[in-house]
Amino acid sequence: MAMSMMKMRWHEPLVFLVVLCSLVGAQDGNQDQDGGSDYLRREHSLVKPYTGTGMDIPLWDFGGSTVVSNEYIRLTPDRQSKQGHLWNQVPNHMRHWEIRVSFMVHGAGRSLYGDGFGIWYAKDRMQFGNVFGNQDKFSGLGVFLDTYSNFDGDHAHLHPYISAMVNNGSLNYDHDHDGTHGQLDGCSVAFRNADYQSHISISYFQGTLSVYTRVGTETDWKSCLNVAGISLPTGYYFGFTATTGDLADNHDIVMVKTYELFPSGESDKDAEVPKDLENIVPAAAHQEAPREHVESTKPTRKSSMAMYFLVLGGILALGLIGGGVFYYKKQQEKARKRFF
Ligand SMILES: [Ca+2]
Repeated sequence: MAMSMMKMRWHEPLVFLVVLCSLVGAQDGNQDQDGGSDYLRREHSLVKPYTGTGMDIPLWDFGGSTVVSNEYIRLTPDRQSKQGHLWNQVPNHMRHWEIRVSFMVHGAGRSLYGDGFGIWYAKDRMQFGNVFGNQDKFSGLGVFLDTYSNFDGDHAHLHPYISAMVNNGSLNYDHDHDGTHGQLDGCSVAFRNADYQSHISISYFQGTLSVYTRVGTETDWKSCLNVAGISLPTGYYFGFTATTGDLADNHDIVMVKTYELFPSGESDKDAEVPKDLENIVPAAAHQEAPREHVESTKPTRKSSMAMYFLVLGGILALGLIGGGVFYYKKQQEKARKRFF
């Protein structure tokens, strides 16, 4: 969201053409609060109406439980055991970018709902898995909007909780601790069942990852996290996934707008542009060190139900035994009375 200025070399025809195309494509370019302007990249954006002539969304793939309506793209309905995804077909070639997502997470559950959704900038697309519907040990960036606390202790934060994780393909997302092991940082944001759609901005600019949110009718962006020392390559894909398990919610994507960010001439002068942006290994200088996984003892709704039936069964069995003993004694008493 910084003031953006392009560093242009007009003698290079290709650069000139790309810049011209960007300018033409930026008719509804984003005017920042601080007066700067960035360039909307339509190939990574998604606005209504989503579908073209058929049921397909141009330049995007969707699958699993995802359905497309006129008003939203619903990754999961408010039903148990659903997984849905939505992935951009076009790899990202921007070095600095911002993705703004308008979304709604809502459902009938009052105290039990989940699990949330993930916004991805990842190497692999369309892979089902247990990290909000995407594969574990992913390569890239995951930003998780987690509505259900799986932790059996007390977190220092409330849920819904937004966290970010950079992975080089070797780390597990630790669900039992809601990703707090291995996260870059996180914040609590009450976006669920908000009166109106909420917005999240994720930007990767000069090695710094920033996340801002604007919930419901709020007019100002609030900072969620700001972490320097992040390395992400180009060539990865933007995507969205969501999952429900024993608990459910509607996870709706309403709009996606992706902007290319340009450092000002001054700030970019000293920056050395890496030669091979596509081969950068995703890394974070200050990521919380992953800790050894400890299995959570927090009962899930399923195991709570199992426990309920076990106790009910026990009470019934005791009742039957008690009744049997009572009946047996009565019979013996009757038999005694007949003898005497
Ligand atoms: Ca969780």
